[in-house]
Amino acid sequence: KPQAVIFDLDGVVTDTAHLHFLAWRQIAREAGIEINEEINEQLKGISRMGSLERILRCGGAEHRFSQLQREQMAERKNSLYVASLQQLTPSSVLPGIAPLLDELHERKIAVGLASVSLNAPHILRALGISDRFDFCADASRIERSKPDPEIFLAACAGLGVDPVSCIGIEDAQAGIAAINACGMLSVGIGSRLQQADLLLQTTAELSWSRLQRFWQT
Ligand code: B16
Ligand code: MG
Repeated sequence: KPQAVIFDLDGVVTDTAHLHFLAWRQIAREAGIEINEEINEQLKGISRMGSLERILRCGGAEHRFSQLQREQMAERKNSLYVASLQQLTPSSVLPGIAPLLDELHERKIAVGLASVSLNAPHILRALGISDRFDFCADASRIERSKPDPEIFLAACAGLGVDPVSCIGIEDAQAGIAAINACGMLSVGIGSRLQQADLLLQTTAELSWSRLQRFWQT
């Protein structure tokens, strides 16, 4: 059996990806840029500043704002995003996740979090599942966001497990690349992902028995 299962947060544990999108859409609009769900797909797993840079680039506005203005935009996005997090409750945990966390706990399989979001600890508390995670990699100590494997390697190190003995679960293409790059087995959630070792349509299909079957094949 695997030694650990390491989860991405946004889009796997809860649907904050949509809340990120709404906040970025407003910031982009104020800069005269329209973003759609397709661009949002490319922002998943990318740091706050990295996301802003992509948005500005796609609007052809990468030279229009000073460093200070960019920092202010990123800060404002975060305020909007944090305000929207108030809607999160334990019922915002995506289908299949809470029972899977219970099963992993019962079987003494370590559980880690690999989110580059600086808001991750707050989100887990709001969802009421902080105690289900044995180790959460600290996004503030990460230098490179996904697709770099750094955050997943930090989660493995914190759990004291070898990446090749772990499963990583992700909904973003950058996240699947990060998991594969550290030698973990990757589980992708969603239909558009490439290179996932196991691809499931939704988190509702996740269960210990599904992961165990996957691990053994
Ligand atoms: P914050 P993940 C990522 O989280 C999000 O997917 C990405 O959209 C966001 O920009 C990033 O966290 C930083 O989040 O602004 O809250 O620090 O997918 O790694 O769980
Ligand atoms: Mg995600």
